Amino acid sequence: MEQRTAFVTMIGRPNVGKSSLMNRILGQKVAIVSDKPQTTRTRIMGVYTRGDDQLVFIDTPGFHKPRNMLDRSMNKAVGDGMSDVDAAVLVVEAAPKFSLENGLPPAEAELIKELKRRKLPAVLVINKIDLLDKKEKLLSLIALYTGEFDFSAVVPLSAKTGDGTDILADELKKFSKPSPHFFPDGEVTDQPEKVMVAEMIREKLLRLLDKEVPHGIAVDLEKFIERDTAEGEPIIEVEATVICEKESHKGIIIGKGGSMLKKVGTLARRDIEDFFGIRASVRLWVKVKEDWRNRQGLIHTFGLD
Ligand SMILES: Nc1nc2c(ncn2[C@@H]2O[C@H](COP(=O)(O)OP(=O)(O)OP(=O)(O)O)[C@@H](O)[C@H]2O)c(=O)[nH]1
Ligand SMILES: [Mg+2]
Repeated sequence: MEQRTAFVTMIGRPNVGKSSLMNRILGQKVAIVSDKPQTTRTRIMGVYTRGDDQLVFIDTPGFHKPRNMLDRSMNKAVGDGMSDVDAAVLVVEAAPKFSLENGLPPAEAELIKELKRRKLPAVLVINKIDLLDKKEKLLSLIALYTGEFDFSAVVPLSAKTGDGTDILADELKKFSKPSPHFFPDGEVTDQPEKVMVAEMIREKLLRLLDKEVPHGIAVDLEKFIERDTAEGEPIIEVEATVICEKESHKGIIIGKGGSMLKKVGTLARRDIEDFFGIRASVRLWVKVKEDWRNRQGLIHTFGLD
């Protein structure tokens, strides 16, 4: 049979589960996930290949009201992710914490406007159905969204349990066109290993820290090498600087007697070892760079533009 490929972008407000869903379909974690909004900061490609079908997912940052230069660059990544794709997946939550009585909230309204402007076909995903207590709520949610846009399909699912995700993959295959695959079998992302490692470290910081601290963090990977130990065993050595915005944040990140940084390092090391399948060591430092999220040069240095 002929090879077929579809490019599909995942869009939605922050924290609805776009990255979780992409990881679940790929069967491998390529994008970091946390319970804090604005986890994803750039476009991340995830590749799913099954036989002659290849789906290329583009995970985007959650679309939100920008407060600084980094936010604007994240929102731009959403628009860029919608260019030159075959379809979009608009992800919303089954049980949103806000009221839908006054129609679509601004983030979703803006994204649907963009779908219309680009004449981009889209599938509506209602994620986190595992949290839904009453089925009726789902019906009014579907009525609201389908009243605003002619979705190719509506798929309620749970990225957490995997319930319904096969149905989504089948729906998305309908957008594929005859074309040689863009990525070789077995390749799951376009992210360089260095970026994946920095992201694994940032994920731990996002998960362990609270309030505004994790949002002002960037991870600058300074060393990433594989070498043999004296016993001839391969080991990955990682050294990274955690960048934060304030002196007070620095103290929180380091923790009492260095305890927080140690925890971050240990958890990140385990992920790195799982991913690469060999032993790893992780050393972390913390540095303050005031207001870096408004400094184009630094945003560029951290690869976030
Ligand atoms: N209960 C439940 N939680 C989920 C599900 N999918 C995702 N989550 C949780 O929702 C939170 C956000 O998940 P992410 O995948 O990081 O969400 P995102 O849309 O990529 O977020 P941003 O990158 O910030 O835009 C995490 O705590 C996930 O574990 C689901 O199906 N059910
Ligand atoms: Mg994400």
